[in-house]
Amino acid sequence: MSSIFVKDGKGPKLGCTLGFGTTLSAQLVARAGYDYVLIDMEHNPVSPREAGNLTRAVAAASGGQCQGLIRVPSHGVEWIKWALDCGASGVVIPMVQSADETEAIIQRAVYPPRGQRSFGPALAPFASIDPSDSVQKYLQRASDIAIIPMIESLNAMNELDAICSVAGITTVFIGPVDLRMSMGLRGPDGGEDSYLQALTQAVRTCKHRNIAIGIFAVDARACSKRAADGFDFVLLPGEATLLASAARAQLEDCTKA
Ligand code: 3PY
Ligand code: MG
Repeated sequence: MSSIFVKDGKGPKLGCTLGFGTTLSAQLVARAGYDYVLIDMEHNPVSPREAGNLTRAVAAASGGQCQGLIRVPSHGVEWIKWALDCGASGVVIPMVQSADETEAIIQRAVYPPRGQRSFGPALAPFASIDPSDSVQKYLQRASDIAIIPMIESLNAMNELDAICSVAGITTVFIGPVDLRMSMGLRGPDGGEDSYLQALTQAVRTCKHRNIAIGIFAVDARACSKRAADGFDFVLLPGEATLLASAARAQLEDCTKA
């Protein structure tokens, strides 16, 4: 299992989404104490250059305590290569449906002999806080990088055991919003039996295979439910949601006073 999500008895590892693409908000979030951030290129027009800048800003601001994961917009080799070559601790790939797709991702993300990743992590050492870091050291730790398929459809849930059996997969991440849509349900969370059973089964499958499993949670309430379900890591909403709710709360406080 990639060391990023190895639990330390303190509940699930907690992460925050980064969608603004600005180093200032990445630094503010990294300093808050999250275990990791998800730099989101899937649903935000964050460029590969910005994703690299954020990866370095997060490492520097947190003294290396907060890990930078990059969610790429698609399975394309160029996205995966840019994300990894800038030094991300993990790459998250949306909408993975099958073991065959997972194997293709591993081929793009892992160096030979297991995969076919091309060598050239020129910027990766700068995402480390160790001043002596180098391309050679990056090669030594490359096997600890988490390649994380997103499971976010009923079809992928049914394929989960096969996806988890692909060599090189140590971690999977459930996208509840897309998963629920594929089940005919709406919203980021809910108590429907079919949904809860799907989550229970997914956690069981991953525990059986010693695979870390994470999920997005829309708020603290959903986060504590997923912690109780046994998830290893939880991703929380990012800057837009945080800023909007803090701005509203501040206004309400001051108009009440
Ligand atoms: C989903 O819930 O579909 C997600 O992708 C969360 O990040
Ligand atoms: Mg999704």
